[in-house]
Amino acid sequence: MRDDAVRVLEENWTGHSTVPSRSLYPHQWSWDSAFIAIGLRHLSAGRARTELESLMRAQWPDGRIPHIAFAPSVPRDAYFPGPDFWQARSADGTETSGIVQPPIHALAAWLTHQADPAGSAGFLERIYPRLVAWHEYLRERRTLGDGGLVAIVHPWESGMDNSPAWDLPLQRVTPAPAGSFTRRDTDHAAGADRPTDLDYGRYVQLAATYRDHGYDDRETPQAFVVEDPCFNALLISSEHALAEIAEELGHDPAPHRQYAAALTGALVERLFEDGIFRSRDVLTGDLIPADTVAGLIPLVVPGLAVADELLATALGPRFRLGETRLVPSYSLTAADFDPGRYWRGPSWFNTAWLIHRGLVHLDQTGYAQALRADFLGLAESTNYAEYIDPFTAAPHGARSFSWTAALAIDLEAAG
Ligand code: 9WN
Repeated sequence: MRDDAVRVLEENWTGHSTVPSRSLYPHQWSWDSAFIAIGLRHLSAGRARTELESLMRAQWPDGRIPHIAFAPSVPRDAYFPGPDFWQARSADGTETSGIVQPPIHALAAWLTHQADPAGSAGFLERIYPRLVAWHEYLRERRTLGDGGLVAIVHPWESGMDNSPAWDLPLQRVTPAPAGSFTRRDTDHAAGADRPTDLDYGRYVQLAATYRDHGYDDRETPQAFVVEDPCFNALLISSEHALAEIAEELGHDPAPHRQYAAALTGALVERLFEDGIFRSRDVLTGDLIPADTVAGLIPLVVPGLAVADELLATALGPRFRLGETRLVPSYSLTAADFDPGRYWRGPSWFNTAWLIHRGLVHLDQTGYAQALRADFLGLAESTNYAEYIDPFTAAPHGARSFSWTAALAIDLEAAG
């Protein structure tokens, strides 16, 4: 086990959960916690269970798992938008945001259980109904287009905040006035690496509109409604995981398998174009012509009919898997590709982990092994950076970043 990776997770552990980064992200983030649990399970399955169950304390009565659970011990203005902006609480009083992140939690819960089936008595029983409620929220409140896929209503919900795929839909959003809020991210990270002030103003305005309508999905006049391939692919993976959990608990797995199959059909029918999955702007009905790493994440979907074509795209000129470091977040052939700016070119460790998982499932052992080796070497040499330049491997963003350390521990264990 890599001592430094273990140390990162120790330093970022708060006693019941792990912050993504002490400086840049000092609270609990939703999909980060799921990735972190996937690594923690190798160190302490108990700690992985605690990580996931502490996130569930932030769950709302309507089933949504908010993207941030705020830590009361952290100064209220340490991160913007903080608890005073969101003005939201879970049933147990935890201050939270009001938007969500990609639903990889059921997969993380199932992998956590598998690491220690004997020691996890009661864990699956407690977490299964919460995960079901989470998926029901997405299915009932976020199926906003005609095709059955779920939609995100804010770029932050994709986990790929500044993706070029959001540029067109964001044009409809009038930004919050520049002086009406103070960014904190640029205190900790280079401005040239982070979203622009104009985009940040749009993020703030979208979140404020949702907040001012009580986070009500039926009442809010959303200006941003998008079917994202990564979000839907992770929902499919998690529905398959829920089927496994249901079977283990003696419940009927069939509804989970049926929903997974329906989503898989819709994903291919609605979002696959030119060898890749693209996002659909639900408000215009159009596919968004930006090829991002989100469009490769469906490689994790079991039994994907177009897996071979998708793999060819990953290996081709747009992403050059095996020739670039990890997997770039944006097509190398795009005119506005930027190797340093947030989600507009650099490579992330969590997306590489997901693509590695897809390659293993496809029996693409050679590509999987090469990506694993690249991942493990870069995680260590960059001091567990948040993301890297896909050509030079220069680290960007936070260091000692939790999911980079956690997923390195997981990939190490997979060797
Ligand atoms: C907004 C915490 C999060 C990740 C996201 C990543 C970034 C936040 C930000 O950090 O988003 O949620 O302030 O940019 O894009 O994937 O979950 O690590």
